[in-house]
Amino acid sequence: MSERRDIQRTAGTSVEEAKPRLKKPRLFRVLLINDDYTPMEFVVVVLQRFFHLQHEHAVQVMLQVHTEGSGVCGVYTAEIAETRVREVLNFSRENEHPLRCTMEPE
Ligand code: TYC
Repeated sequence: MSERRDIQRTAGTSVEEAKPRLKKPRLFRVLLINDDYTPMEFVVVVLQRFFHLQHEHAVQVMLQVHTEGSGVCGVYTAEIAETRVREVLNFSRENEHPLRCTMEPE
């Protein structure tokens, strides 16, 4: 259906363009947090598997988390960010690693 479906066309009223109604969605950064126990190679696998990073990029992000304490895996809408965080935490628990993953507004 066209955007003009809700425009009043009664004689005597002016005809206005319909305003775009879609607001930009809020975006969230998904972060990994450093710890002393999770193996580096496991973190690289997480970044490749859940954030689709190439191996070299995954190593860079993992090293940033390792040296600076945290690092950004990706930026997503709320629902997708929540899903990524849940997937990472489940996968880490399944493998008995204490890896932490969280999200924050952009
Ligand atoms: N610091 C961990 C180690 O030395 C590696 C690591 C990197 C852990 C990133 C968590 O989010 C993390 N094995």
